[in-house]
Amino acid sequence: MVTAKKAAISSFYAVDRSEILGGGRFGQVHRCEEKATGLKLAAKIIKTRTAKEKDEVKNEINIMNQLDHVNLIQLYDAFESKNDCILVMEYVDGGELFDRIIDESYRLTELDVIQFTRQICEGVRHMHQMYILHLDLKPENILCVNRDAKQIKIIDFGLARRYKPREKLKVNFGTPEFLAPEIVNYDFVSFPTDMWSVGVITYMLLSGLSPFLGDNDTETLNNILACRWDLEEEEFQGLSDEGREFVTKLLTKEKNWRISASEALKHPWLADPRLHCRLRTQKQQRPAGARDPTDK
Ligand code: PIT
Repeated sequence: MVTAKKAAISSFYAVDRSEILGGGRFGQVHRCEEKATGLKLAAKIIKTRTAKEKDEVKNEINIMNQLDHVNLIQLYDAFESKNDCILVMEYVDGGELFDRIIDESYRLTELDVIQFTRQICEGVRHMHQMYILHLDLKPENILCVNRDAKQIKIIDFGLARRYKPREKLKVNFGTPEFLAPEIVNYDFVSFPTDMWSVGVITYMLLSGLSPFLGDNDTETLNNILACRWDLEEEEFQGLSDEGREFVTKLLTKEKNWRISASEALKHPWLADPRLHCRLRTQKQQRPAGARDPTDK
């Protein structure tokens, strides 16, 4: 159990303020080291001037304290001072999963995407078993553990909360492309809200394309509300029927019709070893999101 200490972090950890991890989209995450042990960690520094901002960080600490799973970043320690809070977390060094998608040299195969998606579903299933919603699942919140292995961890529990029946959620419309229809509609959020996001992430892993992205935010939001997406792009050529069905069962507008994390893990696309064997031995190991070089 981690509680925010009032002590100075410098008594226990050396924070490297010059090195920002993960592009710093979630505020500032720095490398740090526990002085007593030399253990490498990551420190997220959050400016908290108001009592409300402090409460939000306390919520994040409280949520992270309840989660213990290989596919969720682990909270290690926490500090609070007058103007900021610092979360000390497990250190991973593989960068964002999405930097790999756009990096053509990585050659993601359908089987790679299956392995990533299974781990995302395992992390989400654990959160949902603990009655916690993440509510901000998106590509930049999935980190790779290291450069070579295909292990991932979900980060950023800043919007996460205990599921409360009938709770509605106002969110910042900063990046509307990942919002579920019920969020756009300011309707009740629930476990399926996270599963929509898993659908968007899977779609992007398979193709490098964002399923609802329009030319502007209004267009994007309209695409989401109309549930306007397809698998017609050439990037999806060669994708298995099981993969097509999996994405379809998540990118469903009606939230009660989407499959849950446990159902997703039992879906043949993630669970059928014969399918995986077939994909492994397919003649052309064509990377997801890349053209078949033999195509015209
Ligand atoms: C790392 C390495 C890295 C980024 C992070 C951790 C960030 C984690 C994080 C966790 C949160 C959050 C924001 C960021 O709200 O490159 O080990 O709970």
